[in-house]
Amino acid sequence: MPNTVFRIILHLDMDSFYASVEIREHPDLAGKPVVVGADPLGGHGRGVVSTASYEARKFGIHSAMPISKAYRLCPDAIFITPHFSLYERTSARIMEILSRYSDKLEQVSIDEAYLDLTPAGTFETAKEIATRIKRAIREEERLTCSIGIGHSKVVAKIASDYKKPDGLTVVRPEETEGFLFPLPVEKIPGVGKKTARELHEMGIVLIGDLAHADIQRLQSRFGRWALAMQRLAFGEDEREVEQRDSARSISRETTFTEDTGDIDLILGVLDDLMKDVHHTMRDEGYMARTVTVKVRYEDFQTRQRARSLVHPATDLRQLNEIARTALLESLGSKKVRLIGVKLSGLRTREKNQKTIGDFG
Ligand code: TTP
Ligand code: MG
Repeated sequence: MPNTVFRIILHLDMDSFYASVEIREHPDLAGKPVVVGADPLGGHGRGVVSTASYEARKFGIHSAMPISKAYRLCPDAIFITPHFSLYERTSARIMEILSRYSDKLEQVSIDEAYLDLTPAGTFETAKEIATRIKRAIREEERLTCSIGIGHSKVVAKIASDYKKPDGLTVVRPEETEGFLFPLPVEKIPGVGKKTARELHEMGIVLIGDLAHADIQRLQSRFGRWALAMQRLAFGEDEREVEQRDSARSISRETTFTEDTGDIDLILGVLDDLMKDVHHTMRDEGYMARTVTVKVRYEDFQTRQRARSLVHPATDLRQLNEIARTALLESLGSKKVRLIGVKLSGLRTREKNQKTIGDFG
């Protein structure tokens, strides 16, 4: 039944992303109104606001507003010109954190991504994964994000925006209509100012109004977009999470026939697993930047440790070295039931060589 695909989709969006990264780099800015964008030049600057911290938003400042207007609204705000490469590097590390939880990862902008958590099986488990992702981003990057979980992309996306900042909103399939219907139609991605105005003129204000509107009436106004829009109002959205190459990973794991504390045996199995994933990686023409080692202990507790190189590598010895370090850090007094390895942060070798050639 192709129309009843059951999915669990997570959408993550970083909170006031550029501003939060700047505050992390300059902790004395915490709690202050921070505006990242063009130089205001004492109120005469041209250009726009990229983003504003939540404190600055209280003054009415928002993305895409002329910087001169932002200056008028709050001349005492801290104005910062953007440091794009800093945001890009931070974004890449956040995507790497996400890639630890599912291979099906789609980055949609610098601070936003979808993750397909269908294999997690239940919304309860997906919620636990979301909590772990939030914790990892807080601990490793000192940043907050908002996450939404739903049975389709549109529900997950609307849910991530529902309780910003630092939100986590889970909408189970049976809760979808109850969640969506009271929200304004503008919350539907793709319903911009113009569409919203036209809907309002038709007396359609809430998503629930749109869901129950007469389809012919909608079609006469919006043509082909009408049906898609009405389906989105019900949370119906067939789009899949589209995995990109850089989000791919190669992994293998082994369960020991008996739980073991024998370090030589565990390291031997690790070496074999690494040889195996390395072989696949070479065959497919990739190099890898991140190695993740998973250990499940006798009590079924599972721990994952990821280590990244500065540049992607193809050399087995180099990748093995970081896998061994990660493994040794994970071993304690408990016996081990299973170990696994994963290579991620993959880059195609051809592309990489071309890049080096272009600049060399
Ligand atoms: P958003 O996720 O739209 O905004 P945000 O992360 O700053 O705030 P929120 O907590 O509401 O999610 O965009 C991500 C980054 O993209 C943002 O930090 C700066 C940049 N951006 C622009 O440069 N111009 C824009 O008009 C928008 C919307 C974003
Ligand atoms: Mg954001």
